[in-house]
Amino acid sequence: SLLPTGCLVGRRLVCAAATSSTNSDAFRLAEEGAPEGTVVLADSQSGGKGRLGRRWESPAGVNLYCSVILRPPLLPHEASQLTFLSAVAVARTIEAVTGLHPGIKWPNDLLLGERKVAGLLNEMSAETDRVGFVILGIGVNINMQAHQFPDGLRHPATSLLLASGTTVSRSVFTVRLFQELAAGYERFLREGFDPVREEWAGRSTAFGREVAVDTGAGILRGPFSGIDRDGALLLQRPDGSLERVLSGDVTVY
Ligand code: BT5
Repeated sequence: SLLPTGCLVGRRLVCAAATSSTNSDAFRLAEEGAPEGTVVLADSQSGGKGRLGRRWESPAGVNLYCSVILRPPLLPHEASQLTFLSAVAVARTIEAVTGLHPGIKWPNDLLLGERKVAGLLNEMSAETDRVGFVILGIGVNINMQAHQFPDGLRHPATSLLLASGTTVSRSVFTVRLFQELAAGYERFLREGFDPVREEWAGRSTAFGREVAVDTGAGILRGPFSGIDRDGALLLQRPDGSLERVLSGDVTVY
């Protein structure tokens, strides 16, 4: 294996040529007791999932689709901290492998310029007052070609190949990502959320800027002032108070 010994993430690896969704597979394995660090990796997905029932395009032979099982000692409402951790790990990996500088768009998109290159979908099983397990679902467009993107995506998209002009080795990318995830998770267990939040803010496209957030129930405007321990976006209101936004689409203006 290319993976250094002792790397928590990927110490058990379940690989499939094709599956419906690596997140669904990992969820099932976790329910059956699979240990922390187990990863499901697939070459293609027929039912790749985005948030809110949306679809993740998952053609064969070009991209990365994986789901990591973690069993963090967290309260259910703190589990979204791990989404920020995985966003930082993916951003670091893109930088290390390609030299490109991705931005993170709250809560879970990685962008190159204005185009989405990776998406994250975390799912959780909660026991009464503790997290049972978390599935970190990660999709990265690595060598996807322009004609493989369907029309009518919600946002413009790209791949590492399209953005850099060079084919990127999927195995090199994947090994680096597992190492970044493992190192990030170990640090998170030792030091908590603050270092993750700080690095996330530094890599965010909108942090500290004037934004409009479409919450579905209306549009809120103001400076993007932080993220709290539940992963909510903190928006400063004209009276100086902070408004917590748990979900929505952010536009910088
Ligand atoms: C996401 O959802 O960005 C989360 C994507 C997570 C995918 C991974 S792959 C491994 C694991 N197993 C799964 O089943 N899922 C995870 P969301 O923010 O809802 O974005 C979805 C929207 O992005 C779609 O409605 C499309 O408009 C667009 N989209 C779909 N496929 C895309 C792609 N490959 N690249 C860029 N944009 C895409």
